[in-house]
Amino acid sequence: MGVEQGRVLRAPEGFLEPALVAQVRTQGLDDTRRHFLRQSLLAASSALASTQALAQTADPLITTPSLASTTLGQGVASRPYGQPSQHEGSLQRRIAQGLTKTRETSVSFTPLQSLWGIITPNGLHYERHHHGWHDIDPRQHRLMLHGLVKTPKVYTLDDLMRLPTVSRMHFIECGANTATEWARPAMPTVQYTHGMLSCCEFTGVPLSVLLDDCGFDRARATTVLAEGGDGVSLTRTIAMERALDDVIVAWGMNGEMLRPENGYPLRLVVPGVQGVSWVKWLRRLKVGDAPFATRDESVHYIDTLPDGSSRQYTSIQECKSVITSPSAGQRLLGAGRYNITGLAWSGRGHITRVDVSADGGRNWLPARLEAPVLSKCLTRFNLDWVWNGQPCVLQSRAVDSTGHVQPGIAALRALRGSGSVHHNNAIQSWQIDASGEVLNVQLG
Ligand SMILES: Nc1nc2c(c(=O)[nH]1)N[C@H]1C(S)=C(S)[C@@H](COP(=O)(O)O)O[C@H]1N2
Ligand SMILES: [Mo]
Repeated sequence: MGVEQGRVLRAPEGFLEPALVAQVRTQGLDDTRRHFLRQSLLAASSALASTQALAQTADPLITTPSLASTTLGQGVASRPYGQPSQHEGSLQRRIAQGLTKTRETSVSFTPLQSLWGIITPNGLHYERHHHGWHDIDPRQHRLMLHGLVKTPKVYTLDDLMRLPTVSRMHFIECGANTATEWARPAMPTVQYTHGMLSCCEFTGVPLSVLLDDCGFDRARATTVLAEGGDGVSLTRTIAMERALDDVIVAWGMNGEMLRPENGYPLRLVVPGVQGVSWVKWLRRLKVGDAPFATRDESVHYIDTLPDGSSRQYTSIQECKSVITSPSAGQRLLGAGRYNITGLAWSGRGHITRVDVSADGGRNWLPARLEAPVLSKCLTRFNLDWVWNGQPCVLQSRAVDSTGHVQPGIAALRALRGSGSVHHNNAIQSWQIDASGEVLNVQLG
């Protein structure tokens, strides 16, 4: 064997300013003992190399029985609700200092660089609140459906849970994800450049079932207004076509009830559409015959274009991808073999292809898409790669089932300018320098 297994390291604490520190995993810089253990085990798995490996190691972790193997472990349900290992303490949602004045109107970012697969653990789902979060008693919560309907109704959670239920996996991305990167590379890690992105299995009742239940006016109704029960009464218009398609009034999230931060006990799930339309603490749905043009869709959440005009009701999150590891804030341990991994998604369908470049976009190699590849859901991609130790630039480029190809930042800027906030789906570039350090850069 003898293959020098390249490993990606998380930036150690103190490597960046405290709020921006990426995670240190157990295979971190300081933990060389585990490295030897792993190398030894790898070697030992080969019959030919095993005697050699045993002769080589004087590692006490190999020669001395461990505490775990010689003492009684802890009992079942000593922690009634399970927690991550104490060694994973730096795996956290993080806020960017100075982004907003208060924590109640802020954002926390999902640590994409440290997650596997496509599902975001509930405790690491990003958060975006306009007026703080609440832990609402579900027995005190109601959902009203009114407007252009035959029978206006008020539902309790129990009422909703008796209706036909569906479970589907979808990504949610804030329209402002990657907003800091319009003009220049600004953020030091993928957690901050792309971490207003999460993906869960949501459970609830299709909105179409509720609309039917109330007998909506099929001749006149073209829109549904969704309103949240927080202090800002966040409101968004949903086109009837979409409302009848795949929108869910959800209470479940990855097998359990929604977390309070994410809208417990009810939120709207609007697959493929920017996060703001996924109204949390959902309390009211009103059927209408025109867009409602509320504050949250006329003053806020509009895209200002170079000519001074604005795009309104831009909702779809276009085809996008990012390499999550290696990514900025990490460091490669010398030349050798690495697994390039990342996420791709599209609000218009499923991902059909992701290409990866290690030379700043001159040559591209197709990455492996991991199953499942679902519509309006994150797709995990991987590519086996050998770093030759020379400086280089890594990029990923996704294509979706409508044929849309993720654009470069220069092309997107030419179209939309650099004064935009929302809907930056540009190709992300990570530069690896000769020491293996990974940095956020933009090309062209
Ligand atoms: N009622 C209510 N719904 C809301 C918000 C809010 O502040 N209040 N924030 C919106 C925005 S801008 C986004 S990006 C998503 C974030 O959902 P999350 O906090 O579960 O990640 O919720 C949306 N729904
Ligand atoms: Mo958002």
